[in-house]
Formats: sequence, C-alpha cells, structure tokens
Amino acid sequence: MAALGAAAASGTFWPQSSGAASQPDLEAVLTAAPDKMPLFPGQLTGVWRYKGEVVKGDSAQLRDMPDSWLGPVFRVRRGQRVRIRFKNRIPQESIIHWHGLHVPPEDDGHPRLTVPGGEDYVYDFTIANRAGTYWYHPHPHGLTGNQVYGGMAGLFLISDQEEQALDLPAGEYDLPLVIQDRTFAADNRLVYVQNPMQRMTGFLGDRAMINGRAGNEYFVKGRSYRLRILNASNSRLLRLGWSDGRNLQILGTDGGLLDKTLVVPDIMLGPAERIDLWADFADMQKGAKVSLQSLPFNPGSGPMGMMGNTSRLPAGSQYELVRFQVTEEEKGETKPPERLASLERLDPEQAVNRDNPRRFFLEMNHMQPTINGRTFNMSEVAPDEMVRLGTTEIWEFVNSGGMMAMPHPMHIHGLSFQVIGRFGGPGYRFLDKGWKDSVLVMPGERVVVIMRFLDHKGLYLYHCHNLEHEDLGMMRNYLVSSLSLRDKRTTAQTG
Ligand SMILES: [Cu+2]
Repeated sequence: MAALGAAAASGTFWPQSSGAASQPDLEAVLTAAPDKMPLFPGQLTGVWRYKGEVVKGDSAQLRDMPDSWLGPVFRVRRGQRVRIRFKNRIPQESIIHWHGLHVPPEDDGHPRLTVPGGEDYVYDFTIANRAGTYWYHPHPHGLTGNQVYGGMAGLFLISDQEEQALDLPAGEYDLPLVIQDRTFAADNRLVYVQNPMQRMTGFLGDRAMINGRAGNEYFVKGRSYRLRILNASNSRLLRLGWSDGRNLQILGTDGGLLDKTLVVPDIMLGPAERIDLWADFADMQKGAKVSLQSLPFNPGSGPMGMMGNTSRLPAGSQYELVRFQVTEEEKGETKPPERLASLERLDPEQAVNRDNPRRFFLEMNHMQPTINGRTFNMSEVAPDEMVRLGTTEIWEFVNSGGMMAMPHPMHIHGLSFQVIGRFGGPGYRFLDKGWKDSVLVMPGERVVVIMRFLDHKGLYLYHCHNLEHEDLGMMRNYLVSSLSLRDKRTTAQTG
C-alpha cells in the first residue's frame, strides 16, 4: 500500500497539492478484468482491460473511450492529489505504472509491488508533472507484454495553467490517437508471441489498431485539431508522416509542450513515446481525405529482425495508420501559437558526472537482451546504478550495433530527462527536444541524456520499452539515496 501523504514530502521544485494534502481531489477505482469486445463481425474478442469509476471528485476526470479496449482517459491538473484503488481481477499478478509521472517509489508500479488477482493496491500521489500526454499500463515482471497486448493501457492527460492559457484545440478537437499493432486469428482471438524468435525481436502485429478498436477512419471538421499520439505498441517503431507530404507541426512530446512548434516532414516514434501534433484540415474541402502514415525506414536489425517476423506489416514498411475525412468545411484557426511553453534546460555543466557519464551498453547476448551485461533482478542494484538525491547526472545509452543489434526504446522511471546528444546510427529524425521519459536508441547509436534526481529517494527502474525485451529481463533497478558515492560503496561491500 502506498503511504498516505507521501507526496507531501516533495521538494520545492514540484508544486504542492492545492488541498494541503489532507483530502484527495480525485478518488477513483480502476479495475482490471477480463472482458469480451465486438471488434470485428462474428465472434467477440476476449481482452483484459481497465474500467474506471470516480468515487469522489469530478466525474468528467475519467472518460471511457467508446467501444475501446483501452482504459478510461484520465484528465487531471497539475497540483491535484489523486487516490486510485487498483483492483486486480485478472488471473495474473499485476501492478500499474504511471508512465512518465514523477511519483514516490511506492506509487511507481515496480514489479516488487505486484498484487495477485483478487487483491487491491492503493495509489495516492500529487500530480507534479507539467501538462502533457502521459499513460498507464501494467508492470509485473515477465508479464507486461502479455497484459498490455491483451488491452491493459490507458491515457493520463495532465493540464496546467500555462497550457490552458494557450487555448489549444479542446473538447472534441483534442483527439487522442493511441496506436497499437495486433494480430487476430480467424475466429477474432488475439494472437501473441508464437515462438522464441518473436520474443527476442519483439512482437509485431498484422494490423494497426487505433484507440483500441478496429476502425481507423475519423470524421473531422475543416479546422485545426490537437492530436495526442501515443505509440503503445509492444515493439513496433513508427516513422510518422502525412500522406500528402505536408509537414508535421509538433507541439509537444513525452513530458509536455515544446517551447515552440517544431515543423518537420517526418519523425520516428518508438514504443511508449508520445507526440502532440497540430493538425490543420482548414484547407480541405468537404469529403477530402488525408492520412497519417508510417513511412518506410530501415528497422536496423539486419537479418535478426527478419527472422520470426511474420507480420503482414513488416518492420519499416509503409502503411496507413489513421485516415481523416473532412465532413464539414469551416474557417477555423490555422496556425499554432508562436510560443508554446517555457522550457527549462538542464545544464550539462551542472552534472556531477559531467566528465564521466554513466554508460549503459545495450547488447544482445545469445538471444538475451542485456544492459551492461546484466538482466533484471527484483532487488539488485549494482554500484553503477546508485545515484544521489539532489544531483544532476548524464547517462549514455550505447547500442553497440552489429549483426545482432536491434532498436531499444529506453525508458527511465520516476522522472523526465532531456536528450543532449545522439551520435552514430542511421540518422533518422527523432524528437530529441523538450522533456522525455522514453528515447529510441537505434543500432549503432549512442544517445546522451541529462536528468535530475530531485525529491524522491528509493528504488526505480530503467529498461527497454520493447515489452518483449523488458519481459526477457532488459530492465534494471536504480536507487536514489542521500548517501554519497563513497558511503554507497562501503554499504554495498558490507551489505
Ligand atoms: Cu530492447
């Protein structure tokens, strides 16, 4: 159980709860349970999914997605305190991770906190993050891929005053697009990993599913929209672009808005990454269509990626994701605001390891993906995985490349980081601006990130968000403590 009021121990950087931490602003129940959904004509499809219910507070803060296997969309404000009771009613142990949220360790969904089917876990934390598109999903060790694939995931949207002042498209014009690939058998059953090779490369489905349902056509008005795109696929990389060659106008990323709109022809989006897009249909006539596609790219895994990959949508191929059809011409807003949000930049000069960044080598070792040669252990923390509260650090993820190399979307729990360098690799366009919590590291690439361990001590995770890799153990603990490095070495030696 989460310690009540633990979030009140926050430092000065993050806002405190508006209600002096005495009462939650929102109390909800999130139940994971088996369900059956009419995804296609014929038989129903069995899924596992989250259902939500507001117990106290504004019922509009949880919205069901119609006809979707996804859980309810949370809409919360920075500074609000939320208490969420997770009721695990699937026949497996589980726990929820609030992806991208800065929460105390006991609210972070570490696999050591899993509860068996039939039991509950109560989260209680204050929303510390900037406005942005975050999400939630299960995090039991070895079972995350299976549970997310089965339907367990949902969006967690945060707003704040700075974002609200921008008056971005809202309501029906603020459109989430959660992209997941899935394979279905002839009788509409979900099909997951069929052989060890698919587990090693990551599972690729036969079709792109949008917002937890089969239809990918959206009827829109001839005006501007905010599209919140989450790649919630288990392992699939996307290279997003518009079908008519227009540029992407990118407003935000994992950790919220950029300082100004980024205009690019295409962008890579790895598993767990988010992009906020400004989409403008104002220049289109009634009946006109335009699509978001995944454009061709070299998945970079060489012969390894080809083996076991039986998907009808091969990695790196070109296919349509979402089609928009204009049903009503309208003269709406056509340009995003000049300036979006204030963006603090972490200074590498302030990093305690400025001259000696931590290096994490991402390597395949006889079909086993590893980080610095290690795999997951529930409680183990190596000396190079211990960091000090209050410090700023530079970490480097090094994907060594070679025959066995595969892309690894690396995720760090408990904080947002900034990308300060990307070297080598195939040279695609990545969204390395703003605040991130997941970053794609392609074969042969070295990605340098900077982060600050501000106000929560304890055990967190960093791992590959290719969920098959994660379940195979490409995940490790890191420990935030107030001890100095020298103290930690002594402690580690003496146990
Ligand atoms: Cu990986």
